[in-house]
Amino acid sequence: MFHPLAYSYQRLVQITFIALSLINPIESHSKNLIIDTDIFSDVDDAGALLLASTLPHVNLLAVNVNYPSSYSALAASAILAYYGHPDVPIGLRRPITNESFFDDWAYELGEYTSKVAYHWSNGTLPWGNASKSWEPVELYRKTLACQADGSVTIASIGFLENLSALLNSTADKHSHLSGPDLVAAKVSKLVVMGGGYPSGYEFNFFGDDPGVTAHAVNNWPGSITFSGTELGGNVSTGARLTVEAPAHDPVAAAYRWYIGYNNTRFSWDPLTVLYAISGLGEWFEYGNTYGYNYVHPNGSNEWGYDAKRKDQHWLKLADSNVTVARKLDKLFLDGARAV
Ligand SMILES: *[C@@H]1O[C@H](CO)[C@@H](O)[C@H](O)[C@H]1NC(C)=O
Ligand SMILES: *[C@@H]1O[C@H](CO)[C@@H](O)[C@H](O)[C@H]1NC(C)=O
Ligand SMILES: *[C@@H]1O[C@H](CO)[C@@H](O)[C@H](O)[C@H]1NC(C)=O
Ligand SMILES: *[C@@H]1O[C@H](CO)[C@@H](O)[C@H](O)[C@H]1NC(C)=O
Ligand SMILES: *[C@@H]1O[C@H](CO)[C@@H](O)[C@H](O)[C@H]1NC(C)=O
Ligand SMILES: *[C@@H]1O[C@H](CO)[C@@H](O)[C@H](O)[C@H]1NC(C)=O
Ligand SMILES: *[C@@H]1O[C@H](CO)[C@@H](O)[C@H](O)[C@H]1NC(C)=O
Ligand SMILES: *[C@@H]1O[C@H](CO)[C@@H](O)[C@H](O)[C@H]1NC(C)=O
Ligand SMILES: CC(=O)N[C@H]1CO[C@H](CO)[C@@H](O)[C@@H]1O
Repeated sequence: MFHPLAYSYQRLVQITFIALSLINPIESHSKNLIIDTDIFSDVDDAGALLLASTLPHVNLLAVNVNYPSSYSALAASAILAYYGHPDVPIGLRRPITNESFFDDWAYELGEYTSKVAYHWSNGTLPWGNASKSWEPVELYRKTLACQADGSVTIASIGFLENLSALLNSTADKHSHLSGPDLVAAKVSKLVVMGGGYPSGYEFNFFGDDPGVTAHAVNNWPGSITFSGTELGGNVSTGARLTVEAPAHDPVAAAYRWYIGYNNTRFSWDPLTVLYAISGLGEWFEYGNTYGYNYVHPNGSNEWGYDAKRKDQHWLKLADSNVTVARKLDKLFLDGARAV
């Protein structure tokens, strides 16, 4: 039977299907992202999680926490759940402690992870349940094994223990590949907040186990982009978030507990995650055309100007730090207001 109306309905379904299949590739252009964070002693990790949870075109696959405090994992879980990602799996470095942050350096900064964890508890890891977090290496292996080849970006915004342990891992039930082979197959880019460029001595590299940092960076089997201390350390943000965000926003509360009302913090981690998501363009450009980063056993780093190496870069701002700060503050607020 041919009925014109039925036909046009069928055409509509077909056209809609075609249109949707044209939209879907955009969906699949979403960035597959894993974040490895030391959310604990600085609040910019919370700002980075806000961006990863609220920017468009992000497929947040997993968050690994490389500082072993239970409050770190619980806070990460609470933040993700608040922004609508209650199911993102969270890994936590072992052995788990109940350490809480105390600023015995400047006696100025406040603790926030336990407070966010308790008051916003509503994610995969409810309050008191940090031991249910994944082991970081298993979470990496499980997550990477499920993804298409060359499709995953890892943003490292803290210590590199778990990444080093991933490189040391061997075949398991998730993949028959060794750690380096699994990384080479699945990871398109590692983005690392750490070091100084072209050379430096920075906390994420020396602050925990510099030998492990050297192992992870010097042996990584693939492309790396570095975000140095001089990049985010020149961009102060967060004040508008503390003043203008919705009252119940956990990251605004974290910034208020950490730096106080209407104050700013450096933007190392948010800028690094922003680059991991959106790449070069209006925000960033490369600071070099060739060479590679070398981390010494003491955690200091130095660029090796080898013209044959084209797979490593460090970042520079593509605009003035004032403009970048203004735009980043707007992204924080847009994200907080979208919930
Ligand atoms: C917990 O998270 C879920 C899913 O994101 C949300 O629907 C619910 O409103 C949240 N509950 C509380 C008390 O925040
Ligand atoms: C940390 O606190 C939880 C309760 O919140 C407790 O179950 C756990 O045993 C504590 N862990 C350590 C290492 O003290
Ligand atoms: C873990 O969370 C459950 C609720 O999901 C709670 O009943 C239990 O007491 C928590 N565990 C601890 C050690 O607090
Ligand atoms: C991985 O192995 C290297 C030696 O090959 C070692 O230096 C490093 O400490 C190991 N990483 C971890 C996290 O144990
Ligand atoms: C921009 O950089 C200058 C010079 O380092 C610094 O004094 C200023 O605070 C920075 N501005 C912002 C918004 O970060
Ligand atoms: C926040 O601080 C800025 C100066 O840094 C000031 O101009 C502004 O009025 C302050 N806002 C509030 C609400 O206190
Ligand atoms: C770390 O070691 C390198 C290589 O030996 C050396 O050049 C550098 O000065 C050391 N850095 C620090 C901060 O000790
Ligand atoms: C900080 O930003 C200012 C203004 O854009 C710039 O002049 C300065 O070189 C930057 N400092 C560093 C260390 O990048
Ligand atoms: C599961 C796992 O291997 N995690 C590792 C993460 O890194 C820490 C620090 O090196 C190791 O102790 C853990 O074993």
